[in-house]
Formats: sequence, structure tokens, C-alpha cells
Amino acid sequence: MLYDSLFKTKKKKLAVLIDPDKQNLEKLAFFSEKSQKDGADFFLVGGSLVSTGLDNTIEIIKENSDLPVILFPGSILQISDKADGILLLSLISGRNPDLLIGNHVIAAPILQKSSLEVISTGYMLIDGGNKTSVEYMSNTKPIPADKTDIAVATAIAGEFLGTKLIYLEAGSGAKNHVDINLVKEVKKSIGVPLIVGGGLSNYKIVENICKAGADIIVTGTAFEKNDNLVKLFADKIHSL
Ligand code: 1GP
Repeated sequence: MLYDSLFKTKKKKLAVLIDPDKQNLEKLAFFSEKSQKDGADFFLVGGSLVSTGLDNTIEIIKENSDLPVILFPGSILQISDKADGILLLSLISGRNPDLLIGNHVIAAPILQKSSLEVISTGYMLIDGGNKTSVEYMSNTKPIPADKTDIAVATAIAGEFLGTKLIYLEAGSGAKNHVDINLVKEVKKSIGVPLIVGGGLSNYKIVENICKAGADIIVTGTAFEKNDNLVKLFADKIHSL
């Protein structure tokens, strides 16, 4: 079970986010192999708007590494049986019914027939100081960065509704990562593992976010700019 081995463990983990549109295939082959060598724990594949087929991307990752691949879908078009699992995202910070239940209904029969492990995730968009693709594409408002009480209440509600993970998302390329204090307060209030992503650009930030309580760190943009950061991030995360 991916959920038990990746999320339900005491050890903090690094997920490398692959946006299929932002990788050329040759680079992806090299990067997948290097990420595993450098200590990444698993891959997430997806994006707010993806026009490249996921199958090919996942095949290349799998040909070049043994790490699990989990879908991180920006839409119901981003389902592929080639992956090992899928984060079934409910955008609980927003009030868009399609992203709370509508898309889940459309996807459910397909997911049930697939071999994917479905991992229910309470996905919370936190204001990162700039308008990100996820905010625009989801047609939802993020929780203001300083409204810790709203974030805490939302995370508790997510857990009560049965989500097995809470994901605090500042958005890809966010100007500001999720506030350290907000991470701390959310972590204190929930019993399920906590994922944090968006705008995590150096290992010092990653260290602080982990110390505040993140169990899983997700990074995409920083690794697209400098793939040597995978090792720095992974070493830091695993040392905590
Ligand atoms: C995953 O969207 C993030 O939660 C990834 O953000 O691209 O800024 O690392 P970055």
C-alpha cells in the first residue's frame, strides 16, 4: 500500500513534481534517474493545465527509476493507469462544487476499474502572494496567508470528512511559501499526514517547513531550474 509506505511513516519524504508540459523527454529520462540517486522518495505527475499525454511521461520516469509515481491531477483528463496511485484531490479551501464532488463522481467508475491506489486528499490553497495557475484554473479563492484559524478549521473539517492527507499548497512558483506558523498550527490540529508545496526554493525554507510539521515536501519549479537541489533537499529532509 502506497499510503502506508509513503505517507503513514515517521520518516519525512521528498516528492518531486513533474509537470509533463515542462519537461523534454530526454531531460526527463536523465532527471528521473538522477532524482532517485539523489534521494527523492517518489514522483508526483500533473499540473494545472497539461496538454502532453501523461502515459508517455510516466513510462519514461518508470524506465529510469524504481520510485513510485503518483498522479497529482489538475483535471479529470489527468488519469493514467501507468501510475501507481492518485491523489484524489478535494479542493476544500474553495467553494467550487466540481472540485469538491462533481469531478470525483465522473472519475470514480474509471478509478474503481483501474489499478491505481486512490488516496483521498484535502487540498488547501493558501495565498502565496501572486495569482497562481491553480487559483485561476480552479476558479477558487485561496485562504489568506495570515488567516491561520480558517486554515486550521478547514484542515480539521477535511480530516472529519475522511481525507487521508492534508495538502497545503501555495501554488507552483508562488512568491511566498506557506507561512511557517500556519503549517505549525495545522499540524497540531490534525492526525493525518501533512503535505506542503509551492514556492519552496531553498533547503533552509524546506528545513523550516519540515520542522514546523510537514511530513512530505513537494517541489517542482526549483528542480526545473536546478536539478542539483534534489540532493540538498532530500538530505536535509531525511536528516530531520
Ligand atoms: C506543488 O505546486 C507545488 O505543491 C509545486 O510548486 O513548482 O513552486 O515547487 P513549485
